[in-house]
Amino acid sequence: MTTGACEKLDCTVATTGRCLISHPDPLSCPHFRSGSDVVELSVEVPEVEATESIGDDEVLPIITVGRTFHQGIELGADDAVEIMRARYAHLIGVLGSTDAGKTCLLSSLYLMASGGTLPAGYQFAGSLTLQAFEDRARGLREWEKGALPTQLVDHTVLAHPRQPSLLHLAIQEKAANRRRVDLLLTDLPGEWTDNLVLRAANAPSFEFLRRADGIIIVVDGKLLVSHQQFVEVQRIRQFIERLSTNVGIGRDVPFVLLISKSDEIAMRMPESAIELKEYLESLGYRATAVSAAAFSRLPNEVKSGTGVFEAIETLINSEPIGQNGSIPPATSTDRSFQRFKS
Ligand SMILES: Nc1nc2c(ncn2[C@@H]2O[C@H](COP(=O)(O)OP(=O)(O)O)[C@@H](O)[C@H]2O)c(=O)[nH]1
Ligand SMILES: [Mg+2]
Repeated sequence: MTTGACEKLDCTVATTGRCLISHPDPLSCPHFRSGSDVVELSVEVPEVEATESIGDDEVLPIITVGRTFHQGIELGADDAVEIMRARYAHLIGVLGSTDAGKTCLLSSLYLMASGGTLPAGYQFAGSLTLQAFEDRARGLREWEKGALPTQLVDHTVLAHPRQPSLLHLAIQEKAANRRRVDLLLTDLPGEWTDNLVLRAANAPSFEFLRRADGIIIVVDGKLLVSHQQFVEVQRIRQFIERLSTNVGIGRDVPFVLLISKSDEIAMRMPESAIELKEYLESLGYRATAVSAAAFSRLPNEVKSGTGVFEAIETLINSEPIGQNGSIPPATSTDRSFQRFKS
């Protein structure tokens, strides 16, 4: 053991088990300062992904070095790049109109992870943005006691209106290879989607998603079976067309069409959702439609959280496609970093 501290305030070593700029030994990092005004730090950073002698229900240790540097609210693009330097992180864009159910989807995922109710085979492995998730989930923790309020979560407002912020969630497989998956998820206000539908000139704000590992388009299932369905389908088609043509999302980025509030439509997959999936496929994308109920208003019939993890699982298990349609070799940390940065 030695004493010292990182001069970079947002160093993620405490949570990722790695030095912010990937020095296996913190002493070799130029930002590390030894001295008396500082915290205790292990010189040898243990391998987080060691597999020996770990029971089935035990989460691998999150390395604690005396101080958590991260503030735990949303991450900016620079933070995301630093995380991606430390390990592969899946960047997933969660898009859709205002009130489609994006924030509820993210809150449901977080509550399942932190409450230990992820589908069998997966467990929570930490978050660098606990406070941001908690802020969104405030109020939802009590919903079991009574009827759900009409508005479940606060309207999403970004700290920097023109810059996307990201939520981080790490999950881990319990099975043999105990793969750890770091997710970076967007929670953008619906206005971003609405504005891209209105004007192609708004495309640059979505350009960071060219490096995404997957995109979830959240569509309100109730709208898709209402008399407004044709207008809604037209809007989403226009949105997809702009993501493809104006933003330039590559054909290697898989899509999930998440049909939200499906508890209120008896978990039926609307015809118009299939039409949207086929539209994505006609443009050359891989697309999966998933019926979901993040917070069910009919819990006796549909369990809250239905479809939420399935959407994430579909994307993280999607094989990357190479230039010529082939599957390239296994992904590396470098690739994930470049995918985001360049
Ligand atoms: N029945 C039902 N309603 C939902 C569900 N998810 C969201 N909602 C409703 O949709 C509203 C808007 O959700 P929100 O996540 O804030 O939408 P966002 O604007 O896309 O982030 C919530 O206040 C709920 O009333 C769900 O799974 N089931
Ligand atoms: Mg929202």
